[in-house]
Amino acid sequence: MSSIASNRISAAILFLLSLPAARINAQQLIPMPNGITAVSAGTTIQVTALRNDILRVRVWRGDAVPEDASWAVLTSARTSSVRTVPEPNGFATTQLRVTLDDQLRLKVSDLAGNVLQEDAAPVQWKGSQFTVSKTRTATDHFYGLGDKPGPLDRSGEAFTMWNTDSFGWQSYTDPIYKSIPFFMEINHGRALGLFLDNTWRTNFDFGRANPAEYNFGALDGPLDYYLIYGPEPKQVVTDWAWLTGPTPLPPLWSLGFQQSRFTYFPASQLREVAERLRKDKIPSDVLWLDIDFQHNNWPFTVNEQAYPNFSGMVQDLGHEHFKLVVITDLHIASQPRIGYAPYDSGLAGDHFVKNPNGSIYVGKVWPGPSVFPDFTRAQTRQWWGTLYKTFVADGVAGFWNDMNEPSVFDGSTKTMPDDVQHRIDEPGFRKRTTTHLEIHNVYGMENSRATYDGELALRPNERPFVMTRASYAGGQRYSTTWTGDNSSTWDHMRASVPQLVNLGLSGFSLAGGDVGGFAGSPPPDLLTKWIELSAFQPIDRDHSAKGTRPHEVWTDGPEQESIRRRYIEERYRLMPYLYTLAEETSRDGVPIDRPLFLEFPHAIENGTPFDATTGGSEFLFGNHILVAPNPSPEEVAPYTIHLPPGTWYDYWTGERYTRAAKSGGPLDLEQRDLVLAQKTLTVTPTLERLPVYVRGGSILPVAPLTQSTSEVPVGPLTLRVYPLAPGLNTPGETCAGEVYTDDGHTFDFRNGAFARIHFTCSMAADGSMSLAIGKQEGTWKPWWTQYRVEVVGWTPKEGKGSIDGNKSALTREGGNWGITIAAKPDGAKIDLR
Ligand code: NBV
Repeated sequence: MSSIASNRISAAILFLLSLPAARINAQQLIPMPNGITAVSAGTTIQVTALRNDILRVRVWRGDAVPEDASWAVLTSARTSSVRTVPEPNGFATTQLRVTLDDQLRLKVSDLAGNVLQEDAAPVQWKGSQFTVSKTRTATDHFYGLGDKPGPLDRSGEAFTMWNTDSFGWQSYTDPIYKSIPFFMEINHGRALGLFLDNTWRTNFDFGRANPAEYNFGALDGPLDYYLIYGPEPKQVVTDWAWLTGPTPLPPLWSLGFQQSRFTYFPASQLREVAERLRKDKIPSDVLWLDIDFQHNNWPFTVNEQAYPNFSGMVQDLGHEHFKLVVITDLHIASQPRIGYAPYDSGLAGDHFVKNPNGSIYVGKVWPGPSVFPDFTRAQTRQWWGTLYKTFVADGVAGFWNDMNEPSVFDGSTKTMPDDVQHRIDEPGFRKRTTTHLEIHNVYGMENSRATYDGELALRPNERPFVMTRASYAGGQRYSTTWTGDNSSTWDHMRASVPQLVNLGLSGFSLAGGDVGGFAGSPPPDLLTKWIELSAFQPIDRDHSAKGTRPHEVWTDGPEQESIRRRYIEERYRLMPYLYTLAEETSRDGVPIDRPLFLEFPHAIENGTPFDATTGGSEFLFGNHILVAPNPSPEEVAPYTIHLPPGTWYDYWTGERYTRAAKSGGPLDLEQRDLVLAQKTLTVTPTLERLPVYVRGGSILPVAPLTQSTSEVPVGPLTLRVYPLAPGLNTPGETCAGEVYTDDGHTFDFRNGAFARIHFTCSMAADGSMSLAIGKQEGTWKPWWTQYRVEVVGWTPKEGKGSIDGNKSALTREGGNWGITIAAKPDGAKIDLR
């Protein structure tokens, strides 16, 4: 909801104004135009409404009012406010009611009286450490928290936020690389997000220690959290993007298939991989260079012996439609006075972090003794950005920020000592020196921010591409991410689904795992299944560790390769759909890979989101496609697929699974979903098949196959229509879809150089189908000049069609009836009967 709309004070709120005065001692309770401040026993709590559905809660003791600054929350959001209406012991917005008791326990309800959240106890303090506890019931479910491994639902688990290099992590490993202290609680379909904006070591317990409570706390730093009300989970996700910013529209090529290894060495090996990808017709866009391409592992250098004529190599790859991404770790080799510019210029600019005694902190990483930029200083980030100049001039397309937890080899903590000094010098923050304890969890994010901004400064009209390993809440503004050093096991492949879904809910819509697993060597079938799955994951990058069996697509022979190829090809055919999803997420933060509850919030049994039924193994690839991998992928036994409410089509065969609504009168949405949520399918797993379904009512934009995203597809854009099943066509419900396209790499779309086209269709009682191609928004001329409209699982009664009233023949292609029409910016009306 816009804050303009939310500013409106409804009649109900005006009525509330007439209620009796506060019951808490008046001196303790200070109403504010946008919330309330209350004081009790030296503790102050301030609850303010940024919007009618977003609250901020700050608590402090004595006069120690915490600094009002944030690395995560956008200033525009943090300084927003709406007028609230004072109430006894609290206030109301047009959506929420807030009350505080005499111990300053906070309760938040919706206006219908449903309690959304309630403190189980007053805030507990131990020195500067605090814990906030909330009541928990058996029907509370928790999602988010970034890349934490383990089940999709965080209920019953406990976690720590402390960015950690976790080579070989397992499902029980915690913490790992990222700290995203944001989660969503869902109870009976009502979702409430919570973000603890504290960069110190924080901890979360979702009922593990005490099933009647969940709690969160920090070692130090501000007690500053945000509550984000849905009630729909999707609303919470879009509000999270409002608060911390969505991930920007990525370059189209980054959605293509990517091939990496630690390390393609020397250059001839990289060229061979490129050649083989093209020779074997494996559609692909990106190649990656890992640390060995550098001279002695020194960031921003090239090993000239192994990679002679680096820029020539980048150009040659470009001619073959490959983009190159190179690693640029943040540790700068401590190599004074030998002409290593990153060290010399960093020293001259005073850009490195220091020990308490003022000397530069030196830690051992890949280059040996290394120094570390102080990314909390705007001028240091700016300097870091300039280091990319030569690579950018060479035509390197994107950059990889690894090891930025930061990972340090010497010392007991595997990172910088706690007392390393950071000199915060950042707009919005007080200029001050602080210890690594405060900065650790944002260090990686600020590294990726410096890289992003640097790329932008060097190529102002090219969308930057950065991939970071460590990050914090809001890091999606600067970078994509991957799940670090996973392993080549069936379980790691399975676990990539909940991990990427939770990352998506936490803001990182653009994320992937090392396909095939980083540590270890995947058996052939595992690699094949993994390549099938990752075709439906936002970032699709095959990567492997040194010393492992190579796992490029062609390893294991032609049979395996052809299955793998088929899935990568399908990703490329679906590229118009995937790119449309990426554009959607860049506006509203709704992730590409989604839990089922995001689209089916009312499909609930016993207060539990539908995903509990699937154990989190199924996920949605955008709003139209359901992917249902084997929850026990190493097993060959048949397994059950739970289809969410509605009609579903087998993506591969077009077979339709329809269910009848319960007889009797019309059902309301919630009831209908419940009734319909019964459909299960039993499938026998096979190597070559990943079960994928399309939701009835979808129109998918599908492109002719290309070998990379820089190739212009030849042929029409297919609009594949999946009608709602007859009998479920309730009035007003039609099928719909859209496509977004632009030049794929610049920011010209901001000036209107894009094309967005909506499609709708409906099926009449006589079995005929009408489809409307909407008027194009934007000025970009798409690559297609024709549409092929095809209707899945539908046979015409008369075999006749018309386009804008003019008769046109129906034809059958690939089993589906349809019509081919010229694409015009004004759109068209099509009738098929
Ligand atoms: O740069 C080498 C690797 C990289 O391939 C991997 O993806 C990172 O997660 N890096 C870790 C450092 C060494 C890992 C053993």
